[in-house]
Amino acid sequence: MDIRNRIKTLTELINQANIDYHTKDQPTITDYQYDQYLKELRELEEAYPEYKEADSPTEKIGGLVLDGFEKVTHQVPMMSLSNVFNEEELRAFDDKVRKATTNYTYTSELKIDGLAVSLLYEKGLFKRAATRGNGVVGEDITQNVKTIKSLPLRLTEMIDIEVRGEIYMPHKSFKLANEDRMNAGEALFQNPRNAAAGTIRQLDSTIVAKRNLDLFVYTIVNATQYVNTQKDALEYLTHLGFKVNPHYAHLSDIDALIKQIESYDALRKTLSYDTDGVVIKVNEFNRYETIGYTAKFPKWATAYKFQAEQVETILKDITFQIGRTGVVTPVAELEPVFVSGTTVARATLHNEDYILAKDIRIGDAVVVHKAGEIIPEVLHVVKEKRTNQTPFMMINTCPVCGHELIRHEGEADYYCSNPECPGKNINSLIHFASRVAMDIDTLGEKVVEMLHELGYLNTIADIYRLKDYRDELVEIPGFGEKKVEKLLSAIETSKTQTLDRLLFGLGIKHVGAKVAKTLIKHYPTMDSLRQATAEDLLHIPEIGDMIAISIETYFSDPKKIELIEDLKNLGLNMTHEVVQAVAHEFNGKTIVLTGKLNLFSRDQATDIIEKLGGKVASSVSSKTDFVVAGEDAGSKLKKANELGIPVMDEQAFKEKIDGYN
Ligand code: 1X8
Repeated sequence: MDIRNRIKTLTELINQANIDYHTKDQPTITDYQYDQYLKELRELEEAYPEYKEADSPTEKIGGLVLDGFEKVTHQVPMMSLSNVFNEEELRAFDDKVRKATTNYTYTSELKIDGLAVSLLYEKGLFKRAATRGNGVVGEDITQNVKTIKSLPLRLTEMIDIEVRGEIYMPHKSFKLANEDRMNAGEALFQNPRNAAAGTIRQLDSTIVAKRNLDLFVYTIVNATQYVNTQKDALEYLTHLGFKVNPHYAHLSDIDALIKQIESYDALRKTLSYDTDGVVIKVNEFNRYETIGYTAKFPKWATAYKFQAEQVETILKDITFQIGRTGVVTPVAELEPVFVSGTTVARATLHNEDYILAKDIRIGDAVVVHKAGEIIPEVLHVVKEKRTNQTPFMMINTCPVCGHELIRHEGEADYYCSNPECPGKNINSLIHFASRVAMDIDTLGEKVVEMLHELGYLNTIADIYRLKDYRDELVEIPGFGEKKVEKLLSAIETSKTQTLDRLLFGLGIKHVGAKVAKTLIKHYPTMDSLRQATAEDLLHIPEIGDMIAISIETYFSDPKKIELIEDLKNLGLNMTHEVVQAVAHEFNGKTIVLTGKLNLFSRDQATDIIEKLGGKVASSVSSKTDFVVAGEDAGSKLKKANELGIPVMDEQAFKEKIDGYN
């Protein structure tokens, strides 16, 4: 009996703590205490499942994996709302209400940008949650909704009741969810509403529990059984233990309502979740039947939709970005402006038809906004300010590889016809940044993919232009100030990378790391190599026909020359710093590295030796001058000893190069 009581006590303690923390935002116990209670309860429930309470908070952890969602028929359909977009339309809405009835007031509530849910309670206990679906038939999402921390599993009254509200993903959870997805290499959620909708359709409730969805409740089904006005309904819902959005108001008339809406527009920008408008309801339920309904909406309520912020700026240029599928998208390069909380410097122009329909021209004053508060878009041109008489012309060759662009019948997009187009193929970018080439750590495969997908990286040169988009990069889910700072600084540092690494990084066919090193000894500047003919190159003993022709071909491609020029102008090192052979004993010597090195990587040791004028060979012969033998050196060490070649251990090697590396 003691155990049963303890389980009951713990259940109540934890449920209360959940309400205090998640619903009232006023924690009453420490996280540690909470975890201790929860742990104790889980252990007791496991040992004595027969004593588990119907409203046990351990249900919130998830755990059930479903095959699919059952259909649920709503006893009272879930209606949607009509929309109004400005004061005039709102006054027209009020006019109709006033024609139908008198002596009414309004409530205003924030419109939460999430997904609607209907919650069923029996005798005060949570029984079932369902999505809106088509309004009549929805889906049973009980297991997933149970994981929402602010959802009361037991109400303060033992009543049967159905209530409705909005499930949403707070900004913080949204950021974390996208960080997870980025790390897992999954496509990112576009916005918090999509994220909430995607999450609630998860079959594994453990994943849902981790996503930290939340819930505001705003409607009682068959409300007149409990209260007579919407204001009282919200207060009653609060009393029952639901999380009710606190920003509601009771307003005497339309003028007061309009003032209230203006204040919401400022408020919403400070909130930690997305809202897309204000829901306006006649407060008095006894007017509802007289005012009536259309087939889809109640006529006693409407949604005032917030205007997305619109800002004028200058379209400096139209550039083209190529996606992984080869689609070439025109992009507006804008004079940076502040819109809906961030600085915007570029916006998609979608395709040729979009630009021509709006007659968008370079140099135009344009009005931009953020679609869904997220994606920058050019809305229209301010024609009165136009100076440019030349309409936009779509390009007909690929901006990356120069191949022809193709537009298929009935489609709006242009595709690059080159299957090998480096714009589609981001491997060249990944290779360039990789450890063996330019060694830009923090610009790994995942980050390259992401920046390419978002249109920031098409060519290698774009890597060095990322710094112009600093403010935008910071906004990308999973990036943030610190990461962007590190990334940009690593990119800056890489500008001084050695010429052979740059050459190798360019991905010239047959020019590997070793060939690149050979080349720069004979052609110590990019320009001199560029001028070299295949015939010239063949004078280098290590260079054969295939390599020589490949290099000549590379440098005859105007696109490649443009890239090299870009890189030069962006400040990359194009010269091989010939280290004055500092009379080091490795100068001119052939050295073999063998065994396991602990103080240096093979690459590091090789770099140092080469810097000092030495050469690293892979096998020991009579031409070998020194052998550096690390741990567990085998046959090469043996051979060196047989040939009488001087051998040094790693420590001795280190001492010889001290001060030079
Ligand atoms: C939708 C929403 C309503 C409320 C808040 N957010 C929403 N997304 C509210 O009434 N506070 S009402 C509603 C609907 O009836 N379709």
